[in-house]
Amino acid sequence: PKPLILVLGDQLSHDLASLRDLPDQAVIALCEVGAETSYVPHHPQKIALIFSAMRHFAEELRERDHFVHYCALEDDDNAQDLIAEAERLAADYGCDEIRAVRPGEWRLWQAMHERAEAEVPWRLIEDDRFFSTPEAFEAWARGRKAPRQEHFYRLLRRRTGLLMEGDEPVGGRWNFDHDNREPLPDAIHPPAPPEHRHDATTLAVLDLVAERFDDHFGRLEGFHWPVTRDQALDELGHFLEHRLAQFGRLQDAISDREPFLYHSRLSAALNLGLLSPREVCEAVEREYHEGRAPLNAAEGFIRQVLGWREYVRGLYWTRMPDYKRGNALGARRGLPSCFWDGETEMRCLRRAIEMTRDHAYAHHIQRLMVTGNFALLCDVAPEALCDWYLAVYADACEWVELPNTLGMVLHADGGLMGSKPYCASGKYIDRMSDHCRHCRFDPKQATGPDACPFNSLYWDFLERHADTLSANPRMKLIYAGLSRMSDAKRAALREQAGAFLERLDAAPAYSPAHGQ
Ligand code: FAD
Ligand code: DLZ
Ligand code: SF4
Repeated sequence: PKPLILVLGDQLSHDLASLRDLPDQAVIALCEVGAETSYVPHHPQKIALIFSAMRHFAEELRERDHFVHYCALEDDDNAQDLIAEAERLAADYGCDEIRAVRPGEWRLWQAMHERAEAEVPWRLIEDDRFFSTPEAFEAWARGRKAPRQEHFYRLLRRRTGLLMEGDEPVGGRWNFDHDNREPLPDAIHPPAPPEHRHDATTLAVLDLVAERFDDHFGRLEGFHWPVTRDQALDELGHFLEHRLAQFGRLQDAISDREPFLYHSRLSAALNLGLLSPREVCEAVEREYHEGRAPLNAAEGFIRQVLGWREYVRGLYWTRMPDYKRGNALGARRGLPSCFWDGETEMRCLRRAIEMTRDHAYAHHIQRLMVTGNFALLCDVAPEALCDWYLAVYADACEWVELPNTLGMVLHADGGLMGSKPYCASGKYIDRMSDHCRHCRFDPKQATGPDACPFNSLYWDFLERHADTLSANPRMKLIYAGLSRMSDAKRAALREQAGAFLERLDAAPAYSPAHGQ
């Protein structure tokens, strides 16, 4: 057999299923292609990260004596499309089949399936770099009326033995979220993230991206992502040593000055395959057992990787393509232009967008409770919001982005990701952050020229969606609050929110690259 092994930009793991037991004649292909750089206007740091990591990985494969064909974006004969390029190479090298591991996006999986019977057939292989598989998730979810992350997480804790004592969770509880809700104290200064050396490969990619993608939203300067497994291991080591111990209690904090706080910054390295979720969880568990990290931090972290990351992947692969069409709240608004230009007086929103622009990163609570919450309260349409999240973060890949955006943020999947929407008023942001101190609005006011827009938007959202949401048992208390309000107050809130949304719609549309 002479297979062509197509390795995608997020499959950079030496133990990838398709790279095991390779026949001598195998040709391994990695392809930089225009179609992947432009289906959404990716942040320049994301493109640089993927290209640099791909080029380094190809070099490592060659050092291991594999035959590698690397297609650079600027190559003359590049077909600029993954399927077409793999088929061109398979023909050129006289390969008898093309092997690919399940990609990170349904559109590619579908395109590969459609070519299964082509002249050089595609053979698709399951990705076993996760704790679970779509098949196992399907079997677990079958027959459950409402699948819940918490239940799937417990199953995986039992199955892996992570933070378990026999059949019981270490510490007697599955969940320490209650201890993990502190804001950042003024006197605490999180450590700066590690700086990774830019070698000639990375410098060449940075030049290419600066030249080709300077019209995309986002700054390339300050690029600091790990692009090799060694750099990713340094990033993991730095997290374990300097940030993990505080990760738990400050997990939900939001800061006006600190983009990374005590978060791990490991999502991109995990998603690209430079680190495995198992080694990361095991390393965190070890820190707990050896007394260097408290249980609420270790459990909080493992819940994200073992629980949420696996759950969203299961949902994605078992619910697509219908999942992407979900719009349970009937949201129709286009993406507000401030998501691209940061032009808003709302300090929390502005800082989240600026940090995204500067670092291709925002931590989970910024994504969920600032930009996400704002989009939810404004009824932004799922497609518009999903395209933004897919473009602007270094870690964005549809299998993980879509359930988080469409499901968790917009509650557009009818409650698979969350049993209620994560909607919140300015009070929440004021409690969890120091943004409001720097803002021209007052989080304690709901109407009037200085009122925080989140407050009237919040009540107006609840009122607008009462038909769908008021029957939800977890929303009962909130709706009870709304019904205690006088008609006059409700009318004033409605008017305040309506005027805000009108101004939002009147703002000139901003066009990032590719006519979005
Ligand atoms: P930490 O806070 O240190 O968390 C540790 C790890 O847990 C992360 O590296 C990540 O692998 C995993 N994790 C944490 N939360 C989630 C989650 N909700 N779903 C899946 N995995 C999780 N994550 C992505 O990897 N890619 C995306 O495209 C993405 N899009 C998102 C879009 C929205 C609207 C929201 C609300 C969340 C999204 N997330 C996404 C999840 C999460 O916000 C990021 O994984 C996290 O912020 C990455 O930073 P970190 O590595 O410092 O995470
Ligand atoms: C995001 C991205 C970009 C920008 N470029 C490439 C590329 O040139 N070649 C490639 O193989 N993958 C790229 N990716 C990642 C893909 O868009 C896609 O998300 C994954 O390959 C799906 O597994
Ligand atoms: Fe955000 Fe409102 Fe606080 Fe301003 S007052 S920072 S808009 S929550």
